[in-house]
Amino acid sequence: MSSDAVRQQGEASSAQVRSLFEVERRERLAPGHRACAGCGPMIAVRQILQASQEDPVVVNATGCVEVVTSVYPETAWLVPWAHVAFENSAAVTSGVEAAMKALVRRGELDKERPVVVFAGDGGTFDIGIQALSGALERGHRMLYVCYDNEAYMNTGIQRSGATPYGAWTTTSPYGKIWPGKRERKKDIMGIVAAHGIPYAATASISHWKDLMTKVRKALSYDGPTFLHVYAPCNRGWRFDPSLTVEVAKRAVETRFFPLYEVEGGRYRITLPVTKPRPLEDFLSIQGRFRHLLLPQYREALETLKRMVDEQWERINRMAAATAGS
Ligand SMILES: Cc1ncc(C[n+]2csc(CCOP(=O)(O)OP(=O)(O)O)c2C)c(N)n1
Repeated sequence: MSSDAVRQQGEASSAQVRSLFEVERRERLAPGHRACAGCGPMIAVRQILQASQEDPVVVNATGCVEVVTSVYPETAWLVPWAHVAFENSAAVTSGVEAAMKALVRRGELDKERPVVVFAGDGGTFDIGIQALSGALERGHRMLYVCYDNEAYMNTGIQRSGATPYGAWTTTSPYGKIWPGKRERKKDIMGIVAAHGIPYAATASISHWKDLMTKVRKALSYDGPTFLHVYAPCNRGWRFDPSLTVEVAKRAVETRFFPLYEVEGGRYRITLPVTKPRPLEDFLSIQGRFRHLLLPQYREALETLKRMVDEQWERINRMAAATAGS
């Protein structure tokens, strides 16, 4: 799919968010929901909803965000919202989008509204990936947001395909034999980008201008787009609730979570980290990684550092290879 062919409105520059004055003041998520204090995913949801210039229709997979916002008979959503199962969020979204198209055709709706999916890493990397792949392949217009707190948090901190190597979870404990999780994090961006969709990007709640700009860009495309948003969970990662944004910031500053986008097949790093902080600065403020700083886990720490370097180099290589293409 050619990016120029599907872009509906505006150029990248008009998507750029420079100050808070430019973003939508109206809250689309009411206060009083039941998320933990300092919940990263809820910060992500609020920022994304405010970045949208129109009221979106929200489709929400099972997970923390769904559970804390919709305790019957109350709801925190000030926009149309549908709760769907893990495995079918992208399929339901396809139906919503197709239904809106039909209503516009019949003259029963003036124009299509943006459709935004919120799903956790478990709902995206693992259980919902099949429906996601189908929707991306069919080209439905939607912004799929994966808020990544790097485990199945709602059911009690079990590892997911997004949990990083070496991290403690209840199903990847560390001990004499294991250093925490033994497998690497799945490259969801690579998988999604391989579908040839117009726009995919990573973002972090700590870099809100970058995140909001990416939301606007994504919503400007008449096709499927994807945002992979880093959203720390203080309960699961074991840090003080006041540190959520700091933890997310350190993930970016250590190159643990690089900020980049894939637009029309071109990779671009949106926050070049020329002088990375030591990875230890990110690991040491969370309980889930603290064991890696003990002498007996030195090898695992080196492995994790190597993975972080490899990932950074790979994205840089992709950016160099696709520049000007
Ligand atoms: C098919 C299916 N398997 C398992 C569950 C149980 N379940 C409910 S929420 C959840 C964890 C969700 O993890 P994630 O998508 O990462 O979101 P988070 O809880 O971290 O917000 C699980 C396993 C389910 N509802 N449906």
